[in-house]
Amino acid sequence: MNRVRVMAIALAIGSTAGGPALDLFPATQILMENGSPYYVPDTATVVSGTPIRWDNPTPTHHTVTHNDCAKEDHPCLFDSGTVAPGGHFTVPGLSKGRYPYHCGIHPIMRGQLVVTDDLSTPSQL
Ligand SMILES: [Cu+2]
Repeated sequence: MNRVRVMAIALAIGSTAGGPALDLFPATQILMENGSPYYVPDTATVVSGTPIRWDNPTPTHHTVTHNDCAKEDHPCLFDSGTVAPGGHFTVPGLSKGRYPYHCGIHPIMRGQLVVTDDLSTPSQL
């Protein structure tokens, strides 16, 4: 698992070399992968209001779709639509809570955002 993660990060750095995109704001970055755990990290803990950015360094199209988008009585808080290879998707920030999400093209791909008010204290969600 660790080796996969290091490779994914190296790949992401390589794909953005020469571009300032990662320096524009202090976003939490999540990488898409074609193998488990698919979203790296698959559970990301972020502070409320912090932008979250998913990068797709794979040769495959993916989406980042809040699970509630499929539920009639719940708000769909984020849905990237198709993210092309080399593309990315950014959510400007979310309020405190847990946000499970998945890939609309590959339902096996599942991740979760845990948004807290303060990273220094364990969340009581
Ligand atoms: Cu996918």
